[in-house]
Amino acid sequence: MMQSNIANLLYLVASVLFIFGLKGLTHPGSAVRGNMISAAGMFIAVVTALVSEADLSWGIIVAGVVTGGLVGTILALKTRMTAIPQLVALFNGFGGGASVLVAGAAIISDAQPGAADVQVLVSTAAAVIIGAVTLLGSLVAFVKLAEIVRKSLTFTGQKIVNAALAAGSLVCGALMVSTGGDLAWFWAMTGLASLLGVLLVMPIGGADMPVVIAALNAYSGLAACGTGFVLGNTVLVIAGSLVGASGLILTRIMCKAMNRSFTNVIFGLAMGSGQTIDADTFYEGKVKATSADEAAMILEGARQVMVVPGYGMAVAQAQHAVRDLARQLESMDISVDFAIHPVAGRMPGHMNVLLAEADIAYDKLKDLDAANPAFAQTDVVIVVGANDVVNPEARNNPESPIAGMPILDVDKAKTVIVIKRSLSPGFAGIPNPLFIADNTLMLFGDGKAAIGAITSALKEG
Ligand code: TAP
Repeated sequence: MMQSNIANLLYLVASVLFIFGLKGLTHPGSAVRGNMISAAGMFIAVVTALVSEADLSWGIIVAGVVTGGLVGTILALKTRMTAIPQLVALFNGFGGGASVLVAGAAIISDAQPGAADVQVLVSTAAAVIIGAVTLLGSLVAFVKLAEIVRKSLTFTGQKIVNAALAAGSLVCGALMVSTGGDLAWFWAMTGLASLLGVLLVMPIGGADMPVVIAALNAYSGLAACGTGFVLGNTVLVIAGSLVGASGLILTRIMCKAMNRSFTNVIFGLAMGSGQTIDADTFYEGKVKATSADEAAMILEGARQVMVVPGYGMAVAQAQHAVRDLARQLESMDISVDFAIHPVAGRMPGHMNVLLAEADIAYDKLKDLDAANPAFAQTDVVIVVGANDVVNPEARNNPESPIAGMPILDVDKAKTVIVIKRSLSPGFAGIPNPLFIADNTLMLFGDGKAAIGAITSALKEG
């Protein structure tokens, strides 16, 4: 068995590696190295934990590693790129679930009530409440993102019920602590917190989902931090705090990107799915369709082109076709940039990952603040499978479910070519007036095929 001061020293090394790893993740150029550094830190932490503990059942540990490794490998191989967000939701939930199980096991295995000390009991209550909310909330987020359940559950007095559940689980937690670990209060606390997790995420339908995923990620870190106190494991406390803090920072960035209040999201006061408008009446007779040949002709006359990718580019796996089109245009002395909305796609950085995969230089990517002033000087905007993030309703209609969400102002460009398969709505489920704007042409088709056809037409022309 390893001496505890050596173990703590190794935990400190692991924690420093986590911090340098996170620093690396702040820029695409150093992200891979950052990931490797964090993984090395995690390796040191896990080996140290295993070597420094007495009385380990190695059989169970090996069985856990093999089973977990197998499930993880199968999931990683089978999951399509477009299904990553629900996988991330599931991972967040498993993090919360692990905290509930580990903290719960610690208190259940204490022979009789009163055996655990107050600090351990308070940490158990915190880890279990946050972990149970995270587990159940993430499972609900998973079924919603996977579109297994499409409806959002709302009922009158929902906020009061949520507040009562939160208060109830805290009271049960306090009673568990004051009775020295009475298991009846433990189970009541776990049950109420689990129900709270379900009810917090059930009403969230439309555009708020990315913020909720980021918040659940932060909660899973905070639960792990609580478990670290239960086990007296410093590296778990530090790693959990890092996940919690970075998750909260990401939640804040997402809130800003969607113009949502941080407190509303944290307490589950989300926007919901919004009202449904009849799309047929909305678009009837007002849409101007175009062809790949006509789009190519318009592009030939352009000097400045901006590509705006969205979720549809991921579905169509059109990133390589988009790169080929950009190279073709650049060979014709036409400048091409990419405007990236922070919540385009279905996960943070979704578009950046896809464009990096297609070797598109990072300095060609403009974020919301840099892109918006540029649209007025842009000759042609090509929107590939984006919808909500370019919907002017967010700017113009205070009643819209996405009202106030900052959008890419593509409608300010001279001409907008929108590539998508139909007039179907995006994630928020609402029609988009951009599709019937005077300067918009719709090119209906699969993103990859349509972009490929434009590139071919440019080469032939
Ligand atoms: P969306 O508004 O979801 O629109 C995507 C569009 O892509 C759809 O209208 C669809 O129209 C089109 N499409 C689908 N498959 C296609 C294909 N093969 N070829 C061409 N087009 C295709 O996408 P967005 O503008 O990227 O906005 C993202 C939305 O997701 C926001 O509401 C955001 O809040 C939400 N969200 C984001 C995240 C994060 S963190 N990024 C996480 C969860 C939710 P057709 O069916 O007509 O082709």
